[in-house]
Amino acid sequence: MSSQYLNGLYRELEDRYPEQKEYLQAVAEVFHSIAPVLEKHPEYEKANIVGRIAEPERIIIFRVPWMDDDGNVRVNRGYRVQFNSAIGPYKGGLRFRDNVNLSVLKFLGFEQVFKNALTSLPMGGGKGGSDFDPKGKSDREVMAFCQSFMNELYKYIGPNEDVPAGDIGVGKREIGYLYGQYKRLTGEWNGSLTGKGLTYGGSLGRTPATGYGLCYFAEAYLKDHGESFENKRVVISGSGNVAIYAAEKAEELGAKVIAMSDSDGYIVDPEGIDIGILKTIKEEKRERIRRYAEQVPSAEYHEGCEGIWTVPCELAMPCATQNELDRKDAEALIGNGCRGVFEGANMPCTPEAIALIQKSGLLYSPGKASNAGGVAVSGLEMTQNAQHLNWTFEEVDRKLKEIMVNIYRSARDTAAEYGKEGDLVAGANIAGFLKVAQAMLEQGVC
Ligand code: NDP
Ligand code: 2IT
Repeated sequence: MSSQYLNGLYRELEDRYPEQKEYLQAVAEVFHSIAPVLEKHPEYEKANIVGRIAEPERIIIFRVPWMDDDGNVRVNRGYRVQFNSAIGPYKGGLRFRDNVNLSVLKFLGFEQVFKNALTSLPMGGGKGGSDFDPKGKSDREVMAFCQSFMNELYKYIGPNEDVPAGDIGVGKREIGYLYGQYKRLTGEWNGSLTGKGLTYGGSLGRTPATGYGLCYFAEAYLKDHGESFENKRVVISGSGNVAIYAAEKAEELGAKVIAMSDSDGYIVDPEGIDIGILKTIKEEKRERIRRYAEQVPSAEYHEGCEGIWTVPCELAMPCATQNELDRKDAEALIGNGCRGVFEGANMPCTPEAIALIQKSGLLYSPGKASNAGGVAVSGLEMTQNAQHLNWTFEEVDRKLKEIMVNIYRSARDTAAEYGKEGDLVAGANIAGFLKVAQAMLEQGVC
């Protein structure tokens, strides 16, 4: 009965949103995982929890006009998908990238609902952004865009309502411009955005949180299987916020990060990538990753980022974007003796890649569990803002580690409880779903 219910719901979504491929992909994975939960809890089907959980509570779409440095008036599309507020205010990042559309933001918002539930903090799920790409734009252009974006968004956010943060293309600079405009429009200083600068309410430890959290999660998972980061070769895609701090922590834990990428190409440094040099190139100078190979004699640059998964390694961490690791990439990793794939990005592995990785007996962690450290520390930033207090880096980092280890254990134990031992996809989806579903049930039809 429950799988009939789920199949029927999925077909309805396919008919209604045929072009929203990423959204349907994310929904299909969760529906597949939760079938045994619905067998056990017929009350969820009776209250049509799944039909409701798959639809965003609200979507806001708006025009974002701004002027470029040549005096041309440009227009982009802005979005905020307020997906689910059953367990707390909407919470999730903003993505600025040319390929942003409703399908991408709905998949991200949907996953965020379950991810945020896994952190154990009271945060609902949301996501937003624009098809504007800050890459190659001047600081003034980025500021003009962010101010115009906030001129509309400020009406819909607030510390108890919806709290955006960063994602691809939105880092400390963008959050600063967005926050400045929010404050000017509302006249309020509050925690309506996270990922803020340390001088105006940001939390120590938020910048590295996703990358560090990913490694804390992987460390716990490896330990359970008698392994560690020690002396492992690690390949990490991307060289943005998540990738850089995943690399930093992996090296601190004794691994050698030998390859990283951006959307132009990838570098291989068999000596281990020097994170200090990489940070200067990518964070300070906003240059391309090929510069690393120009500066470091042991490194090579390869044009095109797809080949990165052919670099032999023991551990792989996709930290760039959705569907960046497909079946042939998984085959290459497995063929080269890779032992674990830990997702830092959201939905970076295609369903075919995940099936093969799991079937081949590699360790595999889904992004909604292993990249939850960023939003978890955003949650801690919200708490500090509400208390008008600042915690030390050590305190935040300790809490982050505790949360990541707990997410790992919860995914592992929930999978076992539902007869899916070792399947962290099932475990994470079920654990996240149970919390949100129960909250929705108790709140009635709303
Ligand atoms: P950044 O913008 O800081 O970095 C993104 C990196 O990925 C860059 O190196 C970028 O290359 C590369 N990249 C982006 N899009 C593509 C693409 N279409 N093809 C190839 N490479 C691409 O973003 P983040 O590090 O913040 O985010 C990375 C991933 O992690 C995303 O999936 C995001 O949703 C997820 N995530 C982020 C969190 C956070 O706290 N920031 C929290 C949890 C998940 P280039 O420099 O060429 O643009
Ligand atoms: O995908 C994510 O979890 C994020 N981009 C972080 C969201 C947040 O609110 O910190």
